[in-house]
Amino acid sequence: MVQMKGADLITEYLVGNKIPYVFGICGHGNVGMLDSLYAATDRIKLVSPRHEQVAVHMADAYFRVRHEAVATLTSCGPGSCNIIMPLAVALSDSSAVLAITANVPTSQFNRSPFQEINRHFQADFPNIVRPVVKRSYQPTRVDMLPLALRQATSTMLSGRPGPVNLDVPYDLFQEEADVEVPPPGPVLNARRGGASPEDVTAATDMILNARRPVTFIGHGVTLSEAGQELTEFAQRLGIPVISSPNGMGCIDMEDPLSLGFIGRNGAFPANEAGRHADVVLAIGARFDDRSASSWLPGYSWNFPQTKLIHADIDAAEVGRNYPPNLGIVADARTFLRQLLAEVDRRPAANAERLAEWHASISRWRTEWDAFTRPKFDIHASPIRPERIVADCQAVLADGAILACDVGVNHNWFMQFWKARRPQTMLNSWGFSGMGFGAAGALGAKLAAPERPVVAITGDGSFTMVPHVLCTAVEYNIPVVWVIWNNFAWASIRDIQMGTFGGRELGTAFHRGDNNQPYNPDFAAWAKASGVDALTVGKSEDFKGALEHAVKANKPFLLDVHVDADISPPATGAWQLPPTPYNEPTFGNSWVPT
Ligand SMILES: Cc1ncc(C[n+]2csc(CCOP(=O)(O)OP(=O)(O)O)c2C)c(N)n1
Ligand SMILES: [Mg+2]
Repeated sequence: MVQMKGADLITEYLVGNKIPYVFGICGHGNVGMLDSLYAATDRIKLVSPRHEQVAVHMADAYFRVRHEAVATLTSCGPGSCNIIMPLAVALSDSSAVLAITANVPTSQFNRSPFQEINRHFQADFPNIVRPVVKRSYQPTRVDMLPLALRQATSTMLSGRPGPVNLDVPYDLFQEEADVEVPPPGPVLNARRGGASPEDVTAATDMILNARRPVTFIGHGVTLSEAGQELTEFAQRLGIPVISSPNGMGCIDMEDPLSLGFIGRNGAFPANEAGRHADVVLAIGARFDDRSASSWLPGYSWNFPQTKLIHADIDAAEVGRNYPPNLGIVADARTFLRQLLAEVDRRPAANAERLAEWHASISRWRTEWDAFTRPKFDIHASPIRPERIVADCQAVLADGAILACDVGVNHNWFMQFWKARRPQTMLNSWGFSGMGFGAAGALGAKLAAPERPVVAITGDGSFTMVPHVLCTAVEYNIPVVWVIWNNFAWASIRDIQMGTFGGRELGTAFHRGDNNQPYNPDFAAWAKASGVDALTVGKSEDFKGALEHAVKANKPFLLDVHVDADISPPATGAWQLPPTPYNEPTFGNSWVPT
């Protein structure tokens, strides 16, 4: 035991856990913590963006790239209230963030000091943050910090990872106690559970007896780092793979067995395979409305006619929307290894058993390519959306990281981007928080300094966090922002116009005096912040501009004018009841029986 200030104990614990960064913003509540970090600058670095939302998106993206968590630091009251949205993004997508928040001094609890939330309970930030974290901890004495730190980091990275909150009253940073720095907590995937032998046998039977099997993977496979096992499983048994956005790249999406994403904005072969399959093996995937055509039978999936094996590390996800024929609570990699070992024990599967299925899949793929590919070659001004995806794919090497934002721009990437490796395509999937891509890119770059990081962000999304420009300059973080500029919150404008007969209000950007389309000159805005920038209006210029921006190896913004009126093809459905859903705009060969 040593006599130590609470803030120093926290710093030593973070350093001991090999946490290299704290992303945070000052406030009177956390100056004690900042002072401790000041003394440790050679071992842990504070990066201080201009908005707390950005700090948490950065930490979230850092984790998604490296599978190692970092901490955020915010002050009491408003600063910490600014992290609710990005924590919800992290929670929805199972991303780990250690969110350290400051609170008022314990001796002032319940006296309504400056910035205390106390209408129902003293120093009540834990109740504000509660729905968006795995757990909130509020130690009230320095000697309670070691346990709280240990439990917080272990909770964050165990089982299904997620953000946790450590809420620290002001006095704890400064006061001393006789304490010991706890040993480092477990890293991600330190403890992996598997399926029971009976379930492995039953799953293998179902898979080997299937004639139209498909695997559906989600973020669970990425988090479990099971890409190699998934690829081996798919290739050995010839089973195609459908992926949710955060699972993309676990199998190289150039592999003929990779069918891409499913749902309204999915690829046609994925929806066709999903709705015609006789057995679906879902691993670490959720069947949320967007990857299940809002659960409308026959659009993406066809349960219960189709048999379902559903494996997830989180029991609450198994059978949430579709009761499985076989439900399994297990780590994705362990389960895939168990399946591979069981397949080894069985007689070799007859390769011909899936011949008809593979023929159907290649027919669907040919139809889809014939429909979509020609549009990828069209040059136009404003630029066709397909060209942006095609040129990004051509310019960015396999290890490059895409930090995607929210909106119709994201729909195009989900449908057509081919991730070649895991953890290279970051998506705010479950919560779709605007700003995740533009801000997350900074954290992604700190996680992988040697790889290009490109944010694909809408004009609307970028305008929510434009101060990321300052942070990139202040900390010399060379990311590229591609602003998909269509002068609108276009994804919502399209829903509004489609639902309400073409009436538009509040979904496009107009200049007040003449009602013409309006946006700031993003390139000028970037330059005023010290960031290099180009405006791209012609599709012929985009590829070269992107190459130049990536090579420049400094913060760079490309303002790219994209045609707002070309919508991605719908190959499934999406419904917001009571609004009726739209039929797919491209094909659906499933005939109800
Ligand atoms: C923080 C936040 N506010 C609002 C929304 C609702 N929303 C979803 S997409 C969208 C429009 C996105 O506009 P933009 O970034 O320009 O992308 P586009 O659809 O035009 O490609 C909005 C407002 C959201 N997801 N997140
Ligand atoms: Mg837009």
